[in-house]
Amino acid sequence: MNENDIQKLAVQVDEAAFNVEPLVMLTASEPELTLPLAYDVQRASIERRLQRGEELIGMKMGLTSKPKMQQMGVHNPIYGHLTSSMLLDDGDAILPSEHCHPRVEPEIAFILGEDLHGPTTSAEAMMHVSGVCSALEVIDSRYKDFKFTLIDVVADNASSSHFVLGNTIVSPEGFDISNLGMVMQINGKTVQVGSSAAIYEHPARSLATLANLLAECGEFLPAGFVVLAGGATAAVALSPGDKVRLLVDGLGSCNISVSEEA
Ligand code: OOG
Ligand code: MG
Repeated sequence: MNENDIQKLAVQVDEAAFNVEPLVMLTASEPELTLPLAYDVQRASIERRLQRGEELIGMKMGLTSKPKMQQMGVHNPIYGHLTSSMLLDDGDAILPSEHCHPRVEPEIAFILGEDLHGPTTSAEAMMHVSGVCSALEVIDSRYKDFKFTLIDVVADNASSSHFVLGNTIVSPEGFDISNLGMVMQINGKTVQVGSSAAIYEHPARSLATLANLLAECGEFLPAGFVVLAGGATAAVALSPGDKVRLLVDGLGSCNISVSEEA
């Protein structure tokens, strides 16, 4: 595969997101697409967003918990890029017409106070974090039926669509994030209960792993970046009119909803 082939695939995933038109998996017609090349496709698709005026504001880890791996049938942690157009305010609504088949998942987010370079350990990584908060991520695979292989989901920027951060930002100093209870409700009904311990055994391990994966490509996490550590539970499908609330021990709540109309 050459640079042109990568660009062509990047255009496909980018346009599928932009036009809300689900794709057949790329690997079905591209047997030469490897995991490193899929990350090249992801980076090229993000470059297209940046050219449209979006800003890179953070990164996410995905498939870091057993419930998520089991739900998707993909058992390797992955990362994706977060841009300014994906960030919503606590309580904002997403539009059904802008999504193929949105799902929501409960997460923990880090805000970096200092640049974080790998190689690093979990404890060292935490020393670069200025704030921890609750987060809801809306994922929306660009593949038909929300089905993919590891390579396909990486090329599709780890299904990223939107995310919201809770307004309660806690300093990680002296605050133990290893086993925080997490309750996700939709329309007042509890739909998922989990713990931050499910996120790669400890959310800090997810952050350190991301820094270490980026270091392999000569990249790092700059100060100010948001990092989503990954869904603690399986994701839940969203419908028009849904109101989602996440409550996390010590981190308050965060909310997102789906508009009634397109
Ligand atoms: C892939 C993205 C996974 C997470 O938190 O595990 C992810 C997917 O499930 O579509 O964001
Ligand atoms: Mg996620």
